[in-house]
Amino acid sequence: MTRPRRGARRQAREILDVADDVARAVRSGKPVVALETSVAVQGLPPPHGLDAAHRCEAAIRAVGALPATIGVLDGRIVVGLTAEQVGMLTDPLRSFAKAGERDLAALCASGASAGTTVSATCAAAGLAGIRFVATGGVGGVHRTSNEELDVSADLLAISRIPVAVVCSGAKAVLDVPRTVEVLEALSVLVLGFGTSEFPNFYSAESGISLEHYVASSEEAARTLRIRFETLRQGGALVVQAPPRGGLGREVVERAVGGALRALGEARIRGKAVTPFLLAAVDRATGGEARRVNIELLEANARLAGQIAVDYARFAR
Ligand code: PSU
Ligand code: MN
Repeated sequence: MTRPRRGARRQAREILDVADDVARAVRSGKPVVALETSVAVQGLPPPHGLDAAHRCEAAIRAVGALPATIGVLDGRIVVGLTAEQVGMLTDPLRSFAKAGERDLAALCASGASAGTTVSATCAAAGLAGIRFVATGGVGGVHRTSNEELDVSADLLAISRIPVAVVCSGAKAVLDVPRTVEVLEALSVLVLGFGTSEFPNFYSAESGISLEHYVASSEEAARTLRIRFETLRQGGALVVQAPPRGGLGREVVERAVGGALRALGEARIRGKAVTPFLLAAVDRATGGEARRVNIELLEANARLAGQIAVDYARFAR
């Protein structure tokens, strides 16, 4: 299914709060970019999560698009959170759930609040008619998967929902080659932006070359229009290298190695794995990883805004 049916939209309204400006922009074909909140709530330590969320919104506005930050608040999926609501979700004195797509119904029914991962954000964006999502790096196949299978729901969600997720590839703590294979198996288009190599989140190189790449936001928009509106296919990734190439690959690999050993000792499982690994890599790099993470989040938000602007222009 590439588009919610009318009835599905009506039912969704009972638990879906789309901010007025976002609803108006979507209706009139104006550029809108959705932002996830798991990165701000679980992925970055306070106060950096809130700071990154603000920066991403500002970057999207600066290029003429409208940000729609998504989260779950008191059992309602909110598309277009206010600054106060984002502040509440990232309050260091409180702790909120990490919502994947599968969790949404249960969280809504119980009246909970949560940060939304890429999978849940894509689901909400799809219901609201938004075609662009910006994040740092998507989830994927974890390196522990030989012994213990751990695959992010992000991949399947992206494959089913017609959204373009603008990111710096998959998080470097993952098994990136396997993640790229699964993306291929799920028919997710991976479009390099200004690069023909799948980026490695904190660094530019992964050694995995891409079949498709574009040099401009117009070209990206044209490609995505064909995919979503003509072929009616599912989601795509638009990937770009972190600003100024990010960190050296060896530095990242050493930090990830240490983080994985700590993970084994801490016996962490499930949803806590990704936040644990990201925090361990930050510590091992003296905060450099976090700095690059925030920079690339902002850069991806800006690029998503630019492509959304061109996408909206092509509609006329
Ligand atoms: N990008 C970042 N930092 C993050 C994430 C993305 O720069 O913390 C979050 C996203 O919300 C993504 C999630 O969906 O990590 C993946 O978690 P998991 O591996 O548990 O599916
Ligand atoms: Mn997992």
